Amino acid sequence: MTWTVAAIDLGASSGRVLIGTLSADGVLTVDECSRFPNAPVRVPFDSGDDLQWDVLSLWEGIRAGLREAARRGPVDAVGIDTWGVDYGLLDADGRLLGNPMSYRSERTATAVERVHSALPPEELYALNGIQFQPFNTMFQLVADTCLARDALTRQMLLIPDLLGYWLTGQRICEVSNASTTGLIDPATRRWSPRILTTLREGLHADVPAILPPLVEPGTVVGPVHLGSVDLRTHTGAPSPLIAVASHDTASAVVAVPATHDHSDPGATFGFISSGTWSLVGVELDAPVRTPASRRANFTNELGLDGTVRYLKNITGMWVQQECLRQWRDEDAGRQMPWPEVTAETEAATPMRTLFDVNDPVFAAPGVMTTRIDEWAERAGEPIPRHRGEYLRSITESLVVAYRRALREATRLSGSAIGAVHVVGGGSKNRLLCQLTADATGLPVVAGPVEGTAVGNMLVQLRAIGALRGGLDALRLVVERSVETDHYAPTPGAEVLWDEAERRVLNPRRTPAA
Ligand code: ADP
Ligand code: LRH
Repeated sequence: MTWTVAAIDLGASSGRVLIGTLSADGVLTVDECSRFPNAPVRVPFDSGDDLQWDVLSLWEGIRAGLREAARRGPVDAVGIDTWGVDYGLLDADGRLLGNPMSYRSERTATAVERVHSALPPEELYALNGIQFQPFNTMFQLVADTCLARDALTRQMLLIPDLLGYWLTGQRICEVSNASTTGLIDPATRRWSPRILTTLREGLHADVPAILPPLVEPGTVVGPVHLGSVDLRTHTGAPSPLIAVASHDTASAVVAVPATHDHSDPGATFGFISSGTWSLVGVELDAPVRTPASRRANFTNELGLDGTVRYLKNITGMWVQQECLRQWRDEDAGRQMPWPEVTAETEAATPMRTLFDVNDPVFAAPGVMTTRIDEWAERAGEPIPRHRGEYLRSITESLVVAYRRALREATRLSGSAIGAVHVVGGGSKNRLLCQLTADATGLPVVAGPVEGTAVGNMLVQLRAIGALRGGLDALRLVVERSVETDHYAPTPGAEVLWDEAERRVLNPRRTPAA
């Protein structure tokens, strides 16, 4: 028998609904039902503006995608994964209190200070193992307690769980995404009592009261209701929503076509989930919460089947996306097609301008090239002269960050990496993959491009009994089903990247004007 599942997969640059069909011989085929843009939207208020998600247009894209999936045939299950940390707030009737804020909306500075005065960063990290980012859900929630809508708030739902509530009427909180809140103890996989008590009693932020019950990935949430369209399984029953590993990175790592080398307990694979963000690290059985890990700003997010994703968030293709958006606006709406982006990047002078992609100056939306120019000028790096040089400098600067993160991940976790797997849109970037192999001295395996959706589908398929086994068994399905590209490190190239890393980490800084 064949099985068909629908994955709703929302990234920060686009959303998509894909259907996956598992054949009787265990091969998964993926087809797209709909794709729609996503980007934070600037919305003014009395004393400034916010960046908010246009959740209603995402909802419309999802419904259109599911209607198309139903038109194509039976749907045995549905799953949702999205970017982490952000959420919607509901009132007592379950109505959404305004658009969810984007994590790029800078509103948490005071909240960060308040939380850190009650729980110093060292203590907090020992509890939640989550890297400090000013947009972690806990800081956003504390910031929200100062807003008028706080009086009406009865529940917080993370984005996949909010959409799941709209599809099923059931409110839950899936734990892989919950780990990005900063409120979870990664060893117990439960809300951290100490953090919750501190927020409620120390900061008068009654966060515990608005948290839904936690569930592990693979839990059946309930039947999907889609208005006039019936979503039915092969047996004619209403299609169930499965809580998949609903953090997009968690789903992406499920779909890495690699299996642990069980003969060597220390050996693992490195992963780079490369989309708007680049999430770079290794999969572990237990969190690492050492002071060295905190100083390196490594995070312990939760994955499928008790795993921990030990990784670093790197500002990823966001910088490239914002450059492309800027040039589209400058060119009267003409979008540079991918072949042109690739050709210009590959033709540009190598290693000319390098910068620290993780510098917070690159976080906000808006004109990006001037921010790269200013960084380069201060660091004594040459200013890019044309689009190809900007694109090349972004690719190479990302590779510097990848190499450093992979080295730190192995050092801090005591694991060894045999190969690096690149999944997500960045796996289509040939130069990025080849340079990652060169800079790390490790073989790189690129694909699947739709890793998040594939991981989402695999967890659904297991939950409905179409697949059995642990992560290795799920990853074998990916190996069997998806074509990957392989990049071998160029002999002798690694040493060039030592100097590249030095230029980024210790630039010849000139004082800012
Ligand atoms: P997200 O899930 O965060 O929205 P994706 O995984 O969809 O991100 O990746 C989007 C990124 O993939 C783009 O910003 C771009 O850098 C890269 N990408 C997509 N298609 C191509 C392509 N044809 N060639 C090179 N890069 C590509
Ligand atoms: C990647 C991601 C990542 C970030 C978050 C804001 O899409 O989920 O984990 O922390 O978006």
